[in-house]
Amino acid sequence: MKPDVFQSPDYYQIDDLLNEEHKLVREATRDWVKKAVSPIIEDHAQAATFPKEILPGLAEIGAFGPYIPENYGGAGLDYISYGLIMQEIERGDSGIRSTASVQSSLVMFPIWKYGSEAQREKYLPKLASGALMGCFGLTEPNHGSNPGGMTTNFSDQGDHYLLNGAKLWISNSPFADIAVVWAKDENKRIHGLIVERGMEGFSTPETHNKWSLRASATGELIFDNVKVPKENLLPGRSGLGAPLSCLDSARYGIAWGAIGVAMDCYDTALRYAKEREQFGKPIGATQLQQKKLAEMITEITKAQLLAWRLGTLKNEDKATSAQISMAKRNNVAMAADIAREARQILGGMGITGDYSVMRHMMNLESVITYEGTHDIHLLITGLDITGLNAFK
Ligand code: TGC
Ligand code: FAD
Repeated sequence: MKPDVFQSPDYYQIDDLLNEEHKLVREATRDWVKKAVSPIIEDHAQAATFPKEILPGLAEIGAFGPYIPENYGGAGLDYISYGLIMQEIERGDSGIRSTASVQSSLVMFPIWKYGSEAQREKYLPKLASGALMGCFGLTEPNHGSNPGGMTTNFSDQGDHYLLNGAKLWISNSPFADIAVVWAKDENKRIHGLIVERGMEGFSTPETHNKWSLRASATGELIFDNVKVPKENLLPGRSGLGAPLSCLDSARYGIAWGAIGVAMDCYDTALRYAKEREQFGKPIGATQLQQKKLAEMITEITKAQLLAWRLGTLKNEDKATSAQISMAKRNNVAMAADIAREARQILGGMGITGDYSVMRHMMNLESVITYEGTHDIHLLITGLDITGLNAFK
């Protein structure tokens, strides 16, 4: 891969909306991505291996639990800083952002919000430092968009619970030390359970042959009569709303992360269009390529403003789930469109690993599907504005 010469666009002086801490956090993350992610990511994506060597660095920059309070090992930052960290990491690769999203929003968040004090103290500091890695099991082979239909279940055996079932498409599962698993009790009520690697009957086979998120480890979670200690149940909240509230936090991060990918594709395409000559002039001097580039920067700017406003609402604890859905859906689709256009601007070079664009383009096929598909988020907006539920 070519050296990382990324320069971030800021067409509307959005930096003026950020405070000094936001800018410091962003610069530190950007520097780390240039140093630790860009030089190795293409080889890992080509080989379909997860770069475990970057885990300590992710912890050091505060990517594991950016908004978790410092007394639990988190960075204690606000939601704009969290978003900017996700933006910069995903600028490097969506799969690396996935690992950070899962650890922060899908593992640390439920333990912080719904765990007992003993669970918080036992797990959060180790998750923040990367000493423990986690995964989140909601999706099942027959229940993806409709997690409420899940069949994974547990029964009360007196001194422990007995867990049975299977989860599919689980980021980080092949190497995770713990899994936050959502399962139904005997009354069909959904609860979160912390399942630890090594528990008898618990296995995590890896999913192979992905053309997308190749540098992220994806797998299954299989529970065959797993004895889970009673103290591993998250006591603070039950029902489908519990896992869905974790998704809100992760979807928020993705809305920012997608901007990072779009910026990288735009920056690469702009530089290429100014350097590459055909018919005796740079291709960037042609109206067709200028149209593509002008539309890209327009869409990036709109997405930045959407994410920034959503971040200010989150900081004030006023962001709704439906607002988060709109931002996730819009910004990921925006990035996917820009990646496809950028790949075309690069011509044949665009299909090679010399540039990040095709890797981003393929990664976004997962990002547009996970954490609620493009269609599901549209229907969430539809429900919010009409009051009429298309899911029932
Ligand atoms: P519904 O009846 O609407 O709601 C059930 C209960 O949940 C509440 N609720 C929410 N609470 C918090 N946050 C949200 N976003 C919520 N949405 C709904 C709701 O108020 C209700 O509460 P209560 O107290 O009345 O019981 O549920 P439904 O079964 O009709 O489904 C609604 C739907 C389709 C929107 C939901 O199921 C959905 O979002 N489906 C998409 C599934 C999804 O996003 N899966 C993601 C799996 S994890 C993942 O992809 C990780 S990728 C990781 C990475 O690598 O980054
Ligand atoms: P389905 O739900 O079967 O949907 C198939 C198609 O039907 C989609 O286009 C969908 O939009 C459409 N559709 C579904 N319902 C409706 C409807 N009511 N109206 C109109 N159209 C509809 N899950 C986890 O729990 N943890 C993870 O860590 C995790 N990581 C993932 C990593 C990767 C790489 C991928 C690809 C997925 C991951 N997922 C994870 C699962 C992800 O959340 C699901 O793939 C996603 O929610 C969609 O579910 P599905 O694949 O079963 O598709």
